[in-house]
Amino acid sequence: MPTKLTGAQRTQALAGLSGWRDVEGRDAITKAYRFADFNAAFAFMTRAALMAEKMDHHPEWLNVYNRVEVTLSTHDAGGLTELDVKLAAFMDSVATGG
Ligand code: HBI
Repeated sequence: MPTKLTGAQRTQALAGLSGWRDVEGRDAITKAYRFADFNAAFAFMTRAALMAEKMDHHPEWLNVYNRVEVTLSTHDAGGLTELDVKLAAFMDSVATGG
């Protein structure tokens, strides 16, 4: 079971990400992605979904046309863990063409 990131550990983990911010009142992080069109947004979601399934760690996300709003937290741990950081980094790499 992954353990919650706290203090310096949490700060350090988030320092490696870009554009993610804390969710008010929740131990979670969120980011809004904007793509060229729906196809690009859904292609991003498809790749992220395959990784989420492989990790057995799933995002909370909303898609409206070319926008994808993602929130990550580890429900089993009640907060942010390395799994969220890993999935966030993967999503950023996909979004930037990685
Ligand atoms: N996804 N974000 C998130 N958090 C979890 O705790 C989680 C998950 N996906 C699957 C999962 N846990 C399973 O391991 C448990 O539901 C059994």
